Formats: sequence, structure tokens, C-alpha cells
Amino acid sequence: MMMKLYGVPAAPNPTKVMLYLAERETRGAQMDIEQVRVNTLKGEQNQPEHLARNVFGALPTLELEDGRFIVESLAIIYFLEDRFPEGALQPVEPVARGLARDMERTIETRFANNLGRYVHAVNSPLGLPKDPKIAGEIEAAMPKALGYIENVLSDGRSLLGGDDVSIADCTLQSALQFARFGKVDVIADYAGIRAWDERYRQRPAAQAVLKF
Ligand SMILES: N[C@@H](CCC(=O)N[C@@H](CS)C(=O)NCC(=O)O)C(=O)O
Repeated sequence: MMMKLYGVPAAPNPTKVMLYLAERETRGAQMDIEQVRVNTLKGEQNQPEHLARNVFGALPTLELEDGRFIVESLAIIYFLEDRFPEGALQPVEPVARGLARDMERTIETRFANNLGRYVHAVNSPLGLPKDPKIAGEIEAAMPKALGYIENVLSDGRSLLGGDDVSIADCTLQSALQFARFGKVDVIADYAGIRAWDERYRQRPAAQAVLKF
């Protein structure tokens, strides 16, 4: 059976994997993964059919050839890195690999996750109620995370890991797309991140996947 990726456009975690797949495709990988949309606006992620794939009712979810499932976005990406090693995005050398993973985790846990919560707190695309307390807490924490990313880019590199695309690029762009979806701009004062954003969005993978 062909693998299937269950996802939905514009949601950050599915988009991270969809960008990853598109980047790998442009590097020649033939993964033969069918992409299946689960309509979150209709609540399909909480229907029994999807809960049977992922008890958390979340996306993305990868159905393997043997019918089992991987339900965490980064675990899906690492699985595909191992399963299709030719042209994988991670560096092979251990120190470079450790640093690349560290950057990706830092961007997700200290920036992307907060940005997702912030968008929901100020202008939720899903119509969640505004939450000024959460918004204020995240506004206070945001400069440190944005400063970290701006500093990574300050040596003039074109992408987060250097000249080659990395998983961190997929993570950061999926978060920034969600902010655009919610009409929230947190990068206005960060020239390096803004320039990276413009560059990344020109990439064929980005053009193929991004909706906002
Ligand atoms: N840690 C999980 C988070 C998955 C997640 O929360 N996905 C969101 C979309 S970005 C979702 O499915 N939300 C729908 C819901 O929770 O009902 C991952 O990285 O895959």
C-alpha cells in the first residue's frame, strides 16, 4: 500500500511536512506519498475515521505502507529522512547534524509554537476567542526568539542552515505562513528574517505548497 500523508493547508504542523516533501521532490526524491486532506473547518480531524489514525485528532498523520501511523510532524520528517536517505536534508557529520537539529527545535519550541498560540489569541483563523493575557505573555517572550533567528541570519547566509535548505526552514516558514493567514506580522522589525522570508517564498517548494 502507498503511504498517505493526512494534512490540511495553512496549518503549521502539516505545512512543515508538506514543505519538507516538496523540498525533497525538487531534489529528485520519489517518495510516492498520497496527500489526503482532512478538513479541519468541518471538524473531520475529530471524526472516528481520523481518530482511528491518530487518537489526538491532530494533523499531520503519516500512514505507513503496513497500515501503521506516525503522528508527530518531526517524527514523520525524520522517518522520511531515514527511509529515503539519498538527498536527505540533514547534514551527515554529527556536529553539523546536532547543530541543525538544535536550530530546528529551538525555532519550533521557542518561536513557532508561541506564534501559533499568539495568532489564535489575537486573530484566530479558526474563530477562537481573543485572549489578551496569553497575547501579552507571548509578546514579552517573542523578541528573544526573533533575536535568535535574526542572529543566525546575520552572517548573510541565504537559508537558515547556510546555502542548503534545512528542516528548520520548513519549520519557520510554516509558522510565518500561519501568521500571514491570521494577518499577524511579528517580523516587521527584523530585516534579516524578512529578507529570508521573501527568499524562501520564491523557492519552487514554497510556491507549490504555500496558500498565504
Ligand atoms: N506536536 C504535533 C502537533 C500537531 C497539531 O497540533 N496539529 C494541529 C494543526 S497545526 C491540529 O491538528 N489541530 C487540530 C486540532 O487539534 O483539532 C506535531 O508536531 O505534529
